[in-house]
Amino acid sequence: MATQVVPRQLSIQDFVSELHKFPEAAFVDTGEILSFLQRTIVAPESLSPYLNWDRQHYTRNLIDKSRLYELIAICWEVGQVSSVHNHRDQNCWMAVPIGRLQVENFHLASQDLEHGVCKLTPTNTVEMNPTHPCAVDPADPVHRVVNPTQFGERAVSLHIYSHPFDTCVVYSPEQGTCGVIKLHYTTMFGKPA
Ligand code: CSS
Ligand code: FE2
Repeated sequence: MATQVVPRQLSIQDFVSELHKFPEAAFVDTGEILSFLQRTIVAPESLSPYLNWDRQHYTRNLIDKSRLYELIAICWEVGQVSSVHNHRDQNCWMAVPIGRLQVENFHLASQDLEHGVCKLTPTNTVEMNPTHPCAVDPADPVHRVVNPTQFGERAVSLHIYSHPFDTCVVYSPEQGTCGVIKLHYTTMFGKPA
């Protein structure tokens, strides 16, 4: 019989305190942090200092950063999407305390970053919501996050990246092109970056 763990709700401050307790080894594979996210829901009202909305682009709001990881809240207006991207050999976990989102995964058949060309095929789509966090598969890490128009509501995701990074490779599956971009924060610790 499948056992169901009922998640507990923590403020974002307590969530950060819990994250700090994990040893370096917990960030190497995805299982331990994913199981923490499955047991834990961040109280939406505690996120208010980190929520910023922009009709043009999703916003990236830094909550916490250590030697091991960074924690970012991303605010998605209805219909907003990320680029198709990778995480440069770093781990990524996502939880969605507000609304719901889709992760569309891709398989990278080939990549030549020097010449900016690649071959990608879509694999599967997974829904994330307050009781369904996810970890990016380190073996097949290319994905995009979508807040589909038909979901009809804003969403907020929490991203744990290990280690912290400020670049990623973005892909155009249609054109078979790729390139490195730099990532920026909209706010840091609740203040404009
Ligand atoms: N990786 C993207 C968000 S989708 S996982 C970013 O950090 O901007
Ligand atoms: Fe991502």
